[in-house]
Amino acid sequence: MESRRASIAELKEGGEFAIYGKVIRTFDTPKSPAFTLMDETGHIDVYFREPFLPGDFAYASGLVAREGKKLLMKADYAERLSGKGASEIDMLFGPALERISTPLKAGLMLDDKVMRALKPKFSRAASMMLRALRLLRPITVRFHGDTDGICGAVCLYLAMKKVGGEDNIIFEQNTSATYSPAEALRDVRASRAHPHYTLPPLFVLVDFASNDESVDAVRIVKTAGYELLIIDHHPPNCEVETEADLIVSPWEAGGSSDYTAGLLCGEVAKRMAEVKVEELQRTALAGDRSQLMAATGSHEKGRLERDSLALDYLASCRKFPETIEFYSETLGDRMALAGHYEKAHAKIMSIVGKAKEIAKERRLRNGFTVFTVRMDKVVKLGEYPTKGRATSFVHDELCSSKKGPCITLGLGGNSIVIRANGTAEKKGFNASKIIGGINEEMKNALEGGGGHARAASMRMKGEFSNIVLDELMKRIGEIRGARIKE
Ligand SMILES: [Mn+2]
Repeated sequence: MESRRASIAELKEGGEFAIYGKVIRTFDTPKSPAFTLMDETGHIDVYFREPFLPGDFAYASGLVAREGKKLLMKADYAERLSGKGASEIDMLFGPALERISTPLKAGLMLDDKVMRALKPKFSRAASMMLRALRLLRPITVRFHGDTDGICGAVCLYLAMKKVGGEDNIIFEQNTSATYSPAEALRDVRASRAHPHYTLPPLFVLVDFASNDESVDAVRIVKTAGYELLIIDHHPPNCEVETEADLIVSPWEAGGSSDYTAGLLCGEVAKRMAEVKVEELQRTALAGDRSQLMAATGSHEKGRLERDSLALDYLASCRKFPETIEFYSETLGDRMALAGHYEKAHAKIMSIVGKAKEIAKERRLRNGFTVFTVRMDKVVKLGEYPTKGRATSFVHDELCSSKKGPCITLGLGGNSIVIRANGTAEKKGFNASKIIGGINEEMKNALEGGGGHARAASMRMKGEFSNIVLDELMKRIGEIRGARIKE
């Protein structure tokens, strides 16, 4: 029987066909090697006795059969194409891939100058992810395990689910705000641990990894030949910027940390598929205490804050699964969220009560109020909330009655968590910059540190704990022009 030339979309069970396309992955079956061939209309698995490589252009002919829901081709002939034959296919394939990876047009949840400037980046990120999905490349999304990071990851998850792709999509929670080399190596291995040999995987890092401490891990991902997309609102390190294929960051558009990762991911998700993500974006803003909460016009600030707290509780309690399915389901379940909120709230109230009793208040000459609290005395290691989160709640309570610039320092054995109110930032306080300054001046004193202007933390080497605290107090006291008119 003569094989009829057909596009992949035209293939029918029982017919003999000849098809042309690009090999997007190869794999082994018990009977024979196989590859997935894609043309401008679709893709199909082709069983053939000789192996092909992802990226090859190929011709195959043979019988089309059905296996379960899928069609496949049992090829009696297949050939790798080069030269003119390959470029002819590429001329159809390239534009077709562009077409099916074209981002959707979407409005902005928050329409301001920064977000408008970021629009092209949202679209580029969306098309980068769509392209990976269409080519059945593995995708690893590693997200910061806090409310903002989780909301961002769920936005992307909903969009990917809607677009549909392959099963080799991995979501992984990152407990800290830093990407460690060990985790990067594990991710690289895990993304390859499936039966298909594919085109290079795509890594998406959400709400972390743009800081100095993540440079090595980011380099590992790039050295492995993977494509790297970072969606983050932490001030970006310039080496991370050059390593990544694309960074979606408010800092490049004149914005600040207030444009949280969840907000940014929502915009990317909307450009991949028609998904409802506004609620997730708002919850993310609430989770990171963004100043933009007010600008979103939400009348449900209280509820969003409760939801974000519930999520925070889920993320930091080891007894809950850290899976994207679990988060996505729970976020859609009002009753469950309310229950988790109650538990989280009770724990926080008890900690805030204890912390208030031991907090020390200092009023500096420049008008700043600084509270120091030995958080390690009130927070139990491994229990909710973490020292960092607990300090946020204690700060809210202590500074709520203060009109002027107010800072809370949550002290641990050899760590300091810094929280500042909006007035402090307006008067020139920037925690992330001060930590950078301390690190520069007192080389070897810090083990790590960083964050945002109003929320950051640092870890000291044991013997330097007191010196660093003194230096921090000194630098807060030196902020000029801070005296406020009351
Ligand atoms: Mn965040």
